[in-house]
Amino acid sequence: MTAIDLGFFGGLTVAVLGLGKSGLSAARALKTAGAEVWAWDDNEAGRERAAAEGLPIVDLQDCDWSQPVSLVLSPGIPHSFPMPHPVTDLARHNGCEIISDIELLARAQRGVRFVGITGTNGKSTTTALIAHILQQSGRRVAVGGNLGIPALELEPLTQDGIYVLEMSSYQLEITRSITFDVAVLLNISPDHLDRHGGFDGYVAAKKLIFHRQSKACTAVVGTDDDTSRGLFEALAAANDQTIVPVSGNRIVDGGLYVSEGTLIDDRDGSAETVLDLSDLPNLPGDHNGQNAAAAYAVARALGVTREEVVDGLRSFGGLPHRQELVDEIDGVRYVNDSKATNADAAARALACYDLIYWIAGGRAKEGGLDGLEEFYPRIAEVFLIGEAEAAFASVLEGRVPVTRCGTLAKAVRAAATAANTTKQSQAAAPVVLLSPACASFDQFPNFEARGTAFKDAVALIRKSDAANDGDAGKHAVGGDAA
Ligand code: UMA
Repeated sequence: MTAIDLGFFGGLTVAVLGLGKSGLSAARALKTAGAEVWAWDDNEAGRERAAAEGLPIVDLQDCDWSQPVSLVLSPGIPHSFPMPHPVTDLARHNGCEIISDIELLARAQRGVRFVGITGTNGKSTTTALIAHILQQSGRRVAVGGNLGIPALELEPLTQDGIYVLEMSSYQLEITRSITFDVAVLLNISPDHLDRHGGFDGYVAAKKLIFHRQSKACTAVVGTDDDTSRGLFEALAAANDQTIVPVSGNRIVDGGLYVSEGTLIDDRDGSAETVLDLSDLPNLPGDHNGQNAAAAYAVARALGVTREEVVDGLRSFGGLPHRQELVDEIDGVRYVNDSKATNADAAARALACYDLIYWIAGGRAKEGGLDGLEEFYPRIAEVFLIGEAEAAFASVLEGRVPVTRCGTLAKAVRAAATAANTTKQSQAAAPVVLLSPACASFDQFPNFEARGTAFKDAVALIRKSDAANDGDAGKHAVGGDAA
């Protein structure tokens, strides 16, 4: 595949810190462009990976900082809070700019259009949904960023092309010259506070999605939480760009919103009915209503017709690990929502089902389970795993039935057995829901691995169910998984 052309760095020295997904792709693209790359990763395996590709390894804490013109920093590496990485201090003291791989993409790809999507939760789904709608309608699209494909592995686009980029708060802070033709802020709730010196710093980073927007640009702004609504009001008062408010659960004049399960377009004040969202099984819940409203607003701002957007919404297949329906076995649905790494994200899934066998736990975030109390009546039983088990049990015991399971495999088996035992006596359809409200790192490399482990455990239940079909005497669920 043709690479993004970074020829403007030819002959210049560029330091690259962090050689994971984004750093490695940046180092490769810079080397191809004829830059002198100084690559470094604090982890030896990262350095070895890069050296094996012929990328020059230079210890950035022990080099001549008068040489590099830029430091390309991986988004996961702190430059301010909680403590700046020493290399970022060296760069600053030597007047060297600190930039992201996405900044390089923006500088290289002039004349194309950029759509940026941020928010604490739902940004991956909305990014994928927007890209899907645009692609279905025949637009030339490249989609990536925080979603997974690093900016410099995206294909070069020509004038009619559109980059659809999921932007994390980390990436926004070091991507200062991009202007998003259409920028989306979905919602804001506390997350990554250590990296931003607190909530105000996190909000300031999120606001950068609208940085440099002018009259020709569009801001699509969620209004379902107080902080985002406040930002919408501030943008509306400043009147620098076209602003479209969106909501998943209340009427917003002049915007896109969901009312009684129907998406309404009130951008021109006509409150036109767009479609019944219950037709979209892969976008359940109020939060996905807001995601659909945002995607509709973006696509319309880019000239896609109403009919094309509706077709795209209908044919969207959803993303793995986000309320992903893994299987339905004997009337019990198994839903993988491993991406829900904080309480706010788990709340979105808990709001969608009425009889929940909930698997939660892992490495707790600040605030733990705060804000989930209103969903307790929907929870038939909770199955706890990981480091957070004891702390979560002390919050939940006495309020909902709690079983401490330790591992995910045990939790899936226990939840399946409980759901199968009680389902006949319940009016609602039972759901075994992995929506952990925690990071995965105590037991898994990442949320994807946790979600895959959930799917594997469900596959064992399916297998055991098939075996039991041939042996009516057996009722235990889940076979002999470890
Ligand atoms: N490293 C150092 N020194 C340090 C810390 C890390 O050298 O002090 C090295 C590590 O050894 C490793 C590399 O830096 O080799 C990792 O860099 P990174 O953490 O920035 O990760 P990448 O693999 O480059 O992936 C990044 C995003 N990761 C983060 O922001 C943490 C990915 O988002 C993104 O998909 C990818 O770029 C492509 O754009 C993931 C993420 O977790 C999904 N994002 C956070 C979130 O969604 O909450 C923000």
